[in-house]
Amino acid sequence: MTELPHTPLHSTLPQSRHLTTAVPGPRSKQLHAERLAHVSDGFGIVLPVFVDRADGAIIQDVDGNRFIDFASGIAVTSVGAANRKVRERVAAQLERFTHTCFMVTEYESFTQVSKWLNEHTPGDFDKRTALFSTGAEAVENAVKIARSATGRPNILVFDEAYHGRSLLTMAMTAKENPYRLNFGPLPGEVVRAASANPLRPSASTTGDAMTAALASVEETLAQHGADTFAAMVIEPIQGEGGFIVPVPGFLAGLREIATRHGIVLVLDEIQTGMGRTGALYASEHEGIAGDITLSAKALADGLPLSAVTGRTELLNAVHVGGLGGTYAGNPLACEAALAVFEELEDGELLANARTVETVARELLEPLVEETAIVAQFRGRGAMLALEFADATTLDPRPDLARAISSACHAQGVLTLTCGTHGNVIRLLPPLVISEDLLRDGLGVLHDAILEANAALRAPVLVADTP
Ligand code: PLZ
Repeated sequence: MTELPHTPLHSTLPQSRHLTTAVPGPRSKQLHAERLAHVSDGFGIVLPVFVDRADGAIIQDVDGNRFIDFASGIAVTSVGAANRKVRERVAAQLERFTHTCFMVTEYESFTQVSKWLNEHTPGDFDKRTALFSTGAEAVENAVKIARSATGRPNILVFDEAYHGRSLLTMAMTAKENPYRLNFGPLPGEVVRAASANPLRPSASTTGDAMTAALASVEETLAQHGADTFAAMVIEPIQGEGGFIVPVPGFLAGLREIATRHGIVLVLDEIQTGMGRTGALYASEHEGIAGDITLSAKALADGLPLSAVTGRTELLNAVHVGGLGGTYAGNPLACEAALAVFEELEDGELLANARTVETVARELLEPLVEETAIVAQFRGRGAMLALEFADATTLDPRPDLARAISSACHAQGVLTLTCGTHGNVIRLLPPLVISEDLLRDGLGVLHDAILEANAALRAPVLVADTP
């Protein structure tokens, strides 16, 4: 039997950038108009094109345009959006059953996913895992577990943090607009400390940045009473906040502070985990382990699955029946996760993430010196970003980030922005991207930056004064 090019198990999507229409094309425009008639305006949109197919590092829209994917659906489709192993496992599971609810009757894949996460998350101690569906749910459950285990109410979070859009995680998230605006009152018992942003140290820090940042954390804890804190929750690299890699030693310092005060250290690796930074978990780069580590996003290649993994004495401190959810650890999503684990097992995709960094650094880092608008190139592995700011004042330039990102979109490269000031362009290509495609996409971004820089420096023509 010959297979059709579009059969679900054999993707033939060419891995190249190709534009057939202006972006967005006519069919996408039509579908977008229809969307506006039916879908809540509460959802924003980065690039209003409608997707027909996606695989590897290519997204093909309904007008036949092929985009290089530097977004991966926000760090989700790391092994490709139509990965063969994922499709095969999920298809086989679809034939068996789609759902039982793990609290009603059991299935083995839930256990196998938990076992793998217990073995592969950082921390040389006995662990248990609880599975859920979304990242926000994982964060909320980590808080429930930490409160239940410690009997304490408060949660410490940080400037620039992002932990989700549910009521509690929205309160834990730092940025007001769009995440918190008009949605209050917010749940209490969430306390925020200064983060350790190397480019923009908090105003109060003087001297050595790491020592100052840790002293400020101690101060915040002391104000509320360190023994009132159940957990401190932090992303090893702050994602939505701007791909901020903290000052070296800061996370190890937090590890020490948490241990000293009996506070549960929760590492939110929802965006950084599953190989994104060139290690399975970003905390490995810092040589630390959370008492609890959170996984989601790339865990199941787009099927909704999240995980809370941590010390057995914490995960088992909750009363029986205290954790759960109708869809928690859905069997289709668990099968997808098992396929993702197979893809990650030989380390090739982790090596590829590190190659992404090498290639991007070589091409983009010189722009910090060569232009007056790129303040920093930063990140790890395939989680990289450029911050746009005035070279002398460091004033954020969200207008430039937006304009350069739009220029990339118009040329078939899907970039995302982020950051407290919206002045950061981030790169999150699937880990399966080829070097050729990566270089093509980065070249478009590079040239768009040079053009924006040149436009800025072009002499302003003023009329002769008499
Ligand atoms: N923790 C570190 O990055 C999700 C947000 C997209 P959910 N980040 C993408 C948007 O604008 O809604 C995220 C994260 C970190 C938690 C979450 C939340 O994960 O699966 O979106 O709930």
